[in-house]
Amino acid sequence: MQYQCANRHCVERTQLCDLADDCGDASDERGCHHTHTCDLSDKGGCEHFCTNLTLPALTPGAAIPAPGSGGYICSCFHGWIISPTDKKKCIDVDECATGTHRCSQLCSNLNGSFSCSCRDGFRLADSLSGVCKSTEGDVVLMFANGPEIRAFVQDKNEEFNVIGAEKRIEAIDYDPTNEMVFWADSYDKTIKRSYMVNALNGQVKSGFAQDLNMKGNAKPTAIAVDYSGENLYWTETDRAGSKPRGRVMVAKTDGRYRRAIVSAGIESPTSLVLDPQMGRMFWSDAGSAPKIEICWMDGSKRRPLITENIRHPTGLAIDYGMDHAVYWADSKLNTIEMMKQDGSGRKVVLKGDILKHPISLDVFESSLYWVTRESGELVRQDKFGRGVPFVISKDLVNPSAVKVYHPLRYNTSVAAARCGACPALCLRVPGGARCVCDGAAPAKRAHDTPCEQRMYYNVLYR
Ligand SMILES: [Ca+2]
Repeated sequence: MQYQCANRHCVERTQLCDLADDCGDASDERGCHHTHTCDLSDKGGCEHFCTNLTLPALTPGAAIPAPGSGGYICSCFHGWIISPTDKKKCIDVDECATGTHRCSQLCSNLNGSFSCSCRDGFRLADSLSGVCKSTEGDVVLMFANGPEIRAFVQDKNEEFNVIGAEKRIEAIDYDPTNEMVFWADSYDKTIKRSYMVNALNGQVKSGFAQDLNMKGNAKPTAIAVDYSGENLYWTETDRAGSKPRGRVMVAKTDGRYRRAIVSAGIESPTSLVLDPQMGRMFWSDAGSAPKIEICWMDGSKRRPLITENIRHPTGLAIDYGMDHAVYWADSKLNTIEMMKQDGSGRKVVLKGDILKHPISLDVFESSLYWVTRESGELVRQDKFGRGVPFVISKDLVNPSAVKVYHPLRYNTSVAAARCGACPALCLRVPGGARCVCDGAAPAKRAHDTPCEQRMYYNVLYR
C-alpha cells in the first residue's frame, strides 16, 4: 500500500517517518509522532488526517508488529501540507511559488488550491486544464528543413513555403514587429532575412532572401532577434584552429555594427535565446564542458547556470507567457528540462527514447514543439509533460530548427529601449539599455553619446 504525498507523488508506507525526505516536499516526515496511536475520534490531534504507522518486522518471518507500533503521521487534504513548525497543523501549499501548478500562463494561489488565468489576448480553453489559447492570430510553426523554411498553420492544417533554395539552414528566428524572418546558413556561413509570407498586411506573397553579408570563417549555429532594440544576436563556431572557438555576436538587424560580445570560454554554442523584457540572454554550449550560461544582453554579468547532468544541450526556449521559464533539450540525454531564469527549480519535463533526440525546441501556450534530426519529425507535447507526443510532420530530410510564429508570442508593448542617442548599438540590460560602439568607433558627432573608447558603456535609464 502506498502513501500519497502533499505534492501527489506516492511513496511506500515503509518510507514514512524514516528520516529521509522520500516525497521531495518532506510531507512523509513533517507530521511524525513517534509515540501513541491515533483513532478516528481524536485523530491524534491532527488537523486533517492521521495514519497509524507499523514498524517493520525485526527479522524475516517474525510476527509483524501491531498497527500503531511505529506511532502515527498527520497529513492533510490536497492543497495543504503539515506546517514545518507545528506537526499537527495544516497550512496551504503555494502551488504558484513551488511550481506544482499546471497553469499555462498565470497562477494565483488560493487557500487549499490555486487558480489559473491568461494574459491579454488569451483565454482558458476550459475550466479544468489551465490551458490558455490565443484568441486572435494563427499559431504558425516555422521550421527549417535543409534548404528551406516551411510554415505549418496548426489550426488550419495548412503548410506553406517561406523560403526555399537555400543551402543548409541551421537556425531561424523572427522579428514580430517588422514581420521579418532571419536564418543562419551553415554552408554559406552567412545570415539572411526576408519578410514573412503575408507580412505588410498580406502584401508579401513569398519570401525573398536578403544576405546580411556576414560571411566569415566561422559557422553561425544559432540566431535570436532582439525585437526591442532591432538587434540580431547569433552564435558562431570557428573550427580553423586545433580547438573549436565559439562566440556570441551582435549586430543591427540590417547587419551593421557587428561585434563579438562573448568570445572566451565558449567552444560549441548550439542555441541562443533572448529575453529583452528582462535584459538577459542564455546560450548552450555542447563543447567539452557542456553548459548553459546567462548574461546581460550587452555581454556583461556572465555566469554558468547549468553545468551538471548535461551532455549535449540544444534548443533553449523561453516561455514568455509563464514566468519567463527557460526550457532546453539535451539531444544526448534525451531529455527536455526547465528551470527558472536564476537556475533554480530545475525539473525534467520529458525524458526517454520517445523524444528521439530533440535538436531544437520552442514553447507557446501550453505546448512544447521540437524537431528530431535522425527520425526527421516535428513533434508537439504538453509543456508539463502530460499526455503523449504528437507527430505533426514527419519524413523531414534534415530538420534543424523550429519556432512558433505568433503576434502575441512576446510582450512587444514593453517600451522599446530609449536608444536615440546611441551612435551604434543599443543593447538591453535589466531595467535599461546601454550604448555600445562597434569595433571601429564611428566619427563622433556633437549630439552623440560619447563613443571614443573601443567599447563604451553608458547607462541610459534604470
Ligand atoms: Ca494553495
